[in-house]
Amino acid sequence: MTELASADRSIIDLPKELKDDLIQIGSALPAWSVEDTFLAEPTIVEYRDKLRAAHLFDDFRSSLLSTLNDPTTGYAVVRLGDIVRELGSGEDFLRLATAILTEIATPFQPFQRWPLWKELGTNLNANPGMSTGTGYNAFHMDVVNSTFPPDYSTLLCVRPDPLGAGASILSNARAAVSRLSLSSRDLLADVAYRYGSFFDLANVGKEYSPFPILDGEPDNRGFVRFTAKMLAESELDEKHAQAARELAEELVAGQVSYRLLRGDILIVNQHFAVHGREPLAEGQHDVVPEDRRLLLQLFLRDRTTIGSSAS
Ligand SMILES: O=C(O)CCC(=O)C(=O)O
Ligand SMILES: [Fe+2]
Repeated sequence: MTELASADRSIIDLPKELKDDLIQIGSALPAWSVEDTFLAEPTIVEYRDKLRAAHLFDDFRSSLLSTLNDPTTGYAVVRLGDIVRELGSGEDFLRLATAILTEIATPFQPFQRWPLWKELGTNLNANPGMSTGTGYNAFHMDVVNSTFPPDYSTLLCVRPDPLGAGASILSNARAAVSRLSLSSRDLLADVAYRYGSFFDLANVGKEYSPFPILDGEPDNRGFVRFTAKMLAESELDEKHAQAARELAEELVAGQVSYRLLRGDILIVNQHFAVHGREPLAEGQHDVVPEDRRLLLQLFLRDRTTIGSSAS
């Protein structure tokens, strides 16, 4: 068991026997099917049967689940670098990554026009603060303006920024909220916040606008519906904007950062934690496009809530 744990329990390294087994398994997993934007049930069953035969898989699975379900953490980085070196970052590796994530919850793609794994490349012309931009991507949860956001957001690193920057940032949103005054928390519970547009989405409920940042649900069911981007981009009245700024400051005060390596999968439990990205290094124009940072994004839905229309 100690083999699986590193000093920082949110970084999960695999023991050698498990890596060796996963390399074998990954080279023989069948293609997946998708049904109504979710990984199809026959694929789930097939992947599960194959993975659970791997040495020490249960230990790995329970340490991953306990980190993700710990309300004081809520994120994990699974290091699969040695496996991607053997399998490459093509289909075999993606099937294995999908199978591993299926042990947490059901993979799905809320953006109907994208494949299950959505590419987030580096676009020098994009708004710097957005997913594919090169700037600071401020703390947020994904699909914030929906009644039923994905339970987990995951990012698989295919290529880190070759110039050495672009670390992922994480912060526990529940802890940040608990450090705020009661009056600020009251303001955050008002239905007074909005952000972004909502179209072409499936299985995330309805558009939620305006929405409360604090929804009053139990922590493992509700969300801290927050994106720091709304401070710059949405019209908010001054007192509600001030409470949101205080939350943004507390999120930064509690932040940790990880520079994802090739083959790392960052998994964020959106009920507890928010994420973002430090700027990429200057000089991206000198990097050829095929060498620039590339992540793949996938979302997960808890099995217990699939199909619930969610208010
Ligand atoms: O670029 C990153 O590391 C984060 C991207 C992100 O959070 C997003 O696209 O939602
Ligand atoms: Fe995100």
